[in-house]
Amino acid sequence: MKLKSIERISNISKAAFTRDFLKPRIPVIIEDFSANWEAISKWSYEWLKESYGDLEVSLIDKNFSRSDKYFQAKETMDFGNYLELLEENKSLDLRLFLFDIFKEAPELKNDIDFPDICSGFIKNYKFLFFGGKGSVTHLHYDLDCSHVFLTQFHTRKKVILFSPDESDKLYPIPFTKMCKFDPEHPDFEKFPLAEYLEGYEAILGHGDTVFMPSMWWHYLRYIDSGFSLALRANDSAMTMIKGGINIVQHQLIDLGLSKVLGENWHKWKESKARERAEKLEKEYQLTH
Ligand SMILES: O=C(O)CCC(=O)C(=O)O
Ligand SMILES: [Fe+2]
Repeated sequence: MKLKSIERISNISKAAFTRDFLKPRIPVIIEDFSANWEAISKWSYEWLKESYGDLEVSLIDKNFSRSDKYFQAKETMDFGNYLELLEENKSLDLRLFLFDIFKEAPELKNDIDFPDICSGFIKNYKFLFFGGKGSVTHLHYDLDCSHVFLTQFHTRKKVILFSPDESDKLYPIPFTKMCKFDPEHPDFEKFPLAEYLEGYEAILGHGDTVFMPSMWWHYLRYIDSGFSLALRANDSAMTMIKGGINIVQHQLIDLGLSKVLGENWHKWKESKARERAEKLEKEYQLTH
């Protein structure tokens, strides 16, 4: 497995961004994406606690993708109490995932903005992601297929990315956009094709924004407790349609059958993934 450092840029024109990164689908860290945002200095833990500490939030842990806890929250808590736990910056496997704070607090939209390089995009969901030190967002790609601009606040986060062309080597689980391969602790005996993976890695710091192109696999580890904002945008009607189909498939098929069939559904998906992989492993031995 080879991981290249994600390039860092700033002060890029829309034309250059489109030519060098958006069109060829190459990830990049845009250091000044958030340069004009009030959020960057204003959204401290202290300020968020004072302003929105009473909101109730649903938290998840690493069992989120386990078959018996599939997509279920671990617990609910006041946002303010959760922020206090994060402030301690001790190991903590509790994440606040896809948090749409803007529903409760639309005024927060005034503190952020898509810069000019995104003009002409169809801009949509904005989500916050919080996590305790050491927590991990496992390798997945986003159902809705939008491009993601993920901006990091205050602390550090490790990011590892793989292009959709690498999907076969990641042993994707059918009917999901997830896989079990862990790029920070690679088990090449279990996932031999992963030896041939080529991806990207970086550490994001305060104010860094990583551009994750549509359908790119992403893995994130919270080096410190912290949070990020994901701005999502789409530049093609086709990928939007694909995203819509994925969301319906996830709701109806994957979540639906998980409820009805439970453990058997998850076993079936894993056996399908293994079957596919064995075929590919044979092919690979022929060509490498
Ligand atoms: O930062 C995270 O924990 C997850 C981010 C993510 O998966 C996304 O923005 O799509
Ligand atoms: Fe994601």
